[in-house]
Amino acid sequence: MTISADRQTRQLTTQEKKFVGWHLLVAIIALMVGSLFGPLQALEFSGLNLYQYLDPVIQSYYQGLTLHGVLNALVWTTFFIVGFATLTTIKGLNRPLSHPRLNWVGFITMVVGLLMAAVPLLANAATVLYTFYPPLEANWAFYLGLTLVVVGSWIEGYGFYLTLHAWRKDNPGVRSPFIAFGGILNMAMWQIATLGIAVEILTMLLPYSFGWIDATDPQLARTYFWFTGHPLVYFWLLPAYVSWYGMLPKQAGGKLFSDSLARLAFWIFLVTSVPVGFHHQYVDPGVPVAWKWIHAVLTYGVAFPSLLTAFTVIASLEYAGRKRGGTGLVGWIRALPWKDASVTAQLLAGILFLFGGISGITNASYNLNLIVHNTAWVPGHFHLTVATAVTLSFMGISFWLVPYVTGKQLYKPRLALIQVWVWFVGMVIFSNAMHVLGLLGAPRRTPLGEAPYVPDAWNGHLLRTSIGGAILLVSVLMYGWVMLKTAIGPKANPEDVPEVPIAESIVPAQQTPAWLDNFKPWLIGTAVLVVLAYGPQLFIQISEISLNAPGVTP
Ligand code: HAS
Ligand code: CU
Repeated sequence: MTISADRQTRQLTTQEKKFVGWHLLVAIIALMVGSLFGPLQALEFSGLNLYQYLDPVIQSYYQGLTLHGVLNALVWTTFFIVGFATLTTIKGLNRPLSHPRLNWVGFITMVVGLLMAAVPLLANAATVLYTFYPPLEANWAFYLGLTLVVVGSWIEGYGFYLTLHAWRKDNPGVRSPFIAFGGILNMAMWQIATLGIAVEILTMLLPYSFGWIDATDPQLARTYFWFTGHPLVYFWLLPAYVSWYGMLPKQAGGKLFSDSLARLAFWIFLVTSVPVGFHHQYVDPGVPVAWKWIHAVLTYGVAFPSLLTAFTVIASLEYAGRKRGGTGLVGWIRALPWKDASVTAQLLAGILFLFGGISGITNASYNLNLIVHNTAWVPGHFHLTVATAVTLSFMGISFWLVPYVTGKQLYKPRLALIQVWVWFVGMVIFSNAMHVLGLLGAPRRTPLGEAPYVPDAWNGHLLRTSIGGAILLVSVLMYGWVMLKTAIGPKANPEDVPEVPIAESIVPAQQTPAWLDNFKPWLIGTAVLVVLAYGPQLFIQISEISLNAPGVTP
C-alpha cells in the first residue's frame, strides 16, 4: 500500500523531464517527417504521382518509401520507447537513474547515429528500404548511423539495469513495480534481438560499403536481419502493453486485473520473441523446411501472450467500466471515459490490434503465407500493428506525457480526441483495402500507379488506399499541431498538469510469485531457446557463406 502511495510522491526533476522530453521531441519530428511520405505512396496507387514535383529533393518513390519506413518504423518508435522507458524506470522505481550521465551518453550516441544516417538517406544514397536487404547497397554512413542508434539504445538500457539493481538492493523481497519491470524487460529483449543486425552490419554490410569486400551473401544477411527484424516488432509493442496493463486501467478508473498474468505475458515475450525470424523467410530457398516449421510453431507461441493480453486488459477495462456504473454485457464499454483522448486512443488501438493479430496469425501459417507474402496484405498487417496498436497508443500516451514533461496543459483536448478518431477511420479504410489488394495479388513495395498489369478489380481498392492514406495524413498533421501547441503553450498551474497514471493490481503485486519477478531463469531459458532454434542454421549458413552477390546501388 505505502509503496504505491509513495510512488506518487516523487515527481521527476526538471532535468529528468527535459531528458525524457528530448527523446520525445526527436521521436515526434521523425513521425511528422516520415508520415509525409506515407500518403505519397498511397496517392500514387490511384495514379496521382506527387513525386514528380518533389524532384530533385526526393528523387524516387523508393527514396520516399525508405524515408517513410526508416523514420516511422525505426526512429519514431526507438526514440519514443527509450524516452518512455526512462520515465517508467524512474517513476516506477520511484528513484532517479543511478547513472544519469551514462544515459545521456546513450542518448547523444543515438542522435549522432540518426544524423549520420540522415545524410545518405536524404541524398538518395541509402535508398534500400527499411530492411536494407543486400545486394542493395547503401552508403556506409547509413549502416554506421543505424549501428550508433542501436548502440546508444543499449547504453541507455545499461543505465536502466543499473538503476534496477540499485533499487533491488534497497528493496529486498519487494516485487519490482510493473511499469519499470516491463520497460526494462523490453530493453533486455532488444539487446538480445539486435545481435543479429549488429553481426550483419559489422561483418558484412559495413565492410562491403567500405569496399573491403566486393560482394555479399544475401541469404545469410536475411537470416541475420530477421533474427532482429521479428523481435523488433515486439520491441515496439511491449511499451504499448506497459501502458495498457500498467497505466490505462488507472486512466479508465479501475485496476489491473492481474499483475501475475501481466508479468507472465512479458516473460513469454522475452523467451519467444527472437527464435521465430524464419517466418519472414518462408520463401527463402536457403532455409530448410524443417526449420521453417520449427519457427512457425514458435510463432504461434509468441502470439499466445497477446491473447493473454487481450484477456487481462479487457478484464481490467471491464472492471473499470463497471466501477463507473456500466452494466450489462456491453454497458461497461460505454461507461469507459471515451471523452479522454488518451484513453480513447488506446482503446481504438486495441480494437484495431484484434484485426492486426488475425492477419499476423494468418501470415504465420506457412501455406497461407505463400499467398500473402510480398503482397499489399503485409503492409496492411503492419499498419494495424506498428502503425496503430503501437503508434496510436504512443499518441495516446503522449497526450499526458508531453504535458507532464513540459509542465503544460494539453492543447485542445477535443481536437486530440477528434484526431484519434480520424486515425481510426483512416486506418480502417486503408488497411482493409491493403489486405484485400494483397489477396487479389497486388505486390507490396511497388508504385502500382505505374504498373501496366493492374486489373480493373484492383481499382476500387487502390482508390480506397489513397483515401485512407489522405485521411491518415490529416490525422497526423492534427497530432503534430496538438503536440506543438502543447509544447509552446503557457506554463500551467501545477495542479492542472497531469500525473503519471500508475494502475494498482486488484490482487496486490506483492502477492505475485517471486519466480515471475526474477530475470535469471528467464534469461537462461531465452538463451537456450535461441541457440536451439537458430544455432544449427546459423552454423551451416556461416560455414557455407558464399560472398558472391556484388552490391547494387539503387
Ligand atoms: Fe507481424 C510481418 C506474424 C504481430 C509488425 N509484422 C510483419 C511486418 C511487420 C510486422 C512490420 O508470421 C513486415 C515486415 C516486412 O517488412 O517484411 N505478426 C505476426 C504474428 C503476430 C504479429 C503471429 N507484427 C505483429 C506486431 C507488429 C508486427 C505486434 C508490430 C508492432 N508478421 C507475422 C509474419 C510476418 C509478419 C509471419 C511475415 C509476413 C511476410 O510474409 O512477409 C502476433 O504477435 C499477433 C498476435 C496478436 C493478437 C491480438 C491480441 C489483441 C489484443 C487487443 C485487445 C483489445 C483491447 C481493446 C485492449 C492475438 C491484445 C479493448 C477495447 C474495448 C473498447 C473494450
Ligand atoms: Cu515477424
